[in-house]
Amino acid sequence: MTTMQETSTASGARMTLAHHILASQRQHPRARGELSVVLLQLAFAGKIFSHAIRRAAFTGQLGATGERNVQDEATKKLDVFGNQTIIEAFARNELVAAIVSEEMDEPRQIACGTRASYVLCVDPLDGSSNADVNGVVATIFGVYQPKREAGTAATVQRLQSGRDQVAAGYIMYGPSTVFVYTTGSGVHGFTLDHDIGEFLLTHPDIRCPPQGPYYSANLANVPEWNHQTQAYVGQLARGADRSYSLRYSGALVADLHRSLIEGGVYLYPADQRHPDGKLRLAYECAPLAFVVEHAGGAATTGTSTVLDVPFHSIHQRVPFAAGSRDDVAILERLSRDDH
Ligand code: AFP
Repeated sequence: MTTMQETSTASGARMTLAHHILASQRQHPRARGELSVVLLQLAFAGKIFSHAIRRAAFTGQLGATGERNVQDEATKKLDVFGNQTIIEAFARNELVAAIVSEEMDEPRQIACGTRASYVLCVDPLDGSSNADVNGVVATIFGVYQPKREAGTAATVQRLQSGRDQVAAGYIMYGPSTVFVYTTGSGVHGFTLDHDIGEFLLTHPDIRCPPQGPYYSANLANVPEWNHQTQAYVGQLARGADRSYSLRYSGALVADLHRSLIEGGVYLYPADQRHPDGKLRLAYECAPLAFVVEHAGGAATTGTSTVLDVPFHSIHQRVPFAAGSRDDVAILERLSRDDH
């Protein structure tokens, strides 16, 4: 029998992502396999994107388009390519009813998805300021199954919170391309073997250490933070028992991935320019909170668990801190004590 912890098959070959997803599906005998295909389509889009990023300097795909997105941020050519790649992966099948993306003002309804159970929320190119300097970028995804009437399609209007997710993860384009996902039974990481074009299981059952030793935040914003957050980061930097080390790449996924594997906390709190925080709930914070929680870590706004924040708009922002359970708890305690 195949267990989810195995990294290789009887022949000694590593387990593919497809094999792993299907083994996971078999644990739910009533599953119809649609969620599995959604995940495989995301992996397919990730391979296309990985290829495009590696070749971007030759194909004229670096740099900005000259346009600005709904967040009033300069759009990169790779932002547009990533968004198109995701849409093309889902436009001609019945897998999802709608796609919410950082790159689109409004949700994209999928014409074939009139009976689909899922809404896909995606940040196609997280960390886009890294794209032109050969830094790490990522795709973040949350697959939501909002409540609906029998026989009807899922709708974006019915999304209530991050708890509506049935799967979430990210594809990180760094020195290697890594696909991390959870459907609620463990968090698993796969590395793309470019020679054979397959994601292979390399990080089974990722568990986030309960504490440190890293913290990641844009310290240029410290003067604009509230005093609890200032105190928190001061405490991390000059702790009584030990000091944490700072790591900040400008790409949320890259920094959080480090904390997920090695321990620590990523935070982007509210500041004067971003009174509600900078990061977006539906397609950045909630999917990553879903991953981190299923790896034994935690994610908070400071005053609420990220997965419990009610949705009121698709591009809504929240203050965000995520990573090791004990490190996140200290920030929550400091924030609570001040209320
Ligand atoms: P972009 O995708 O627009 O580059 O934003 C990246 C991001 O959402 C997150 O990945 C980073 O951690 C954070 O913003 C960086 O923001 P600062 O440049 O303000 O530190």
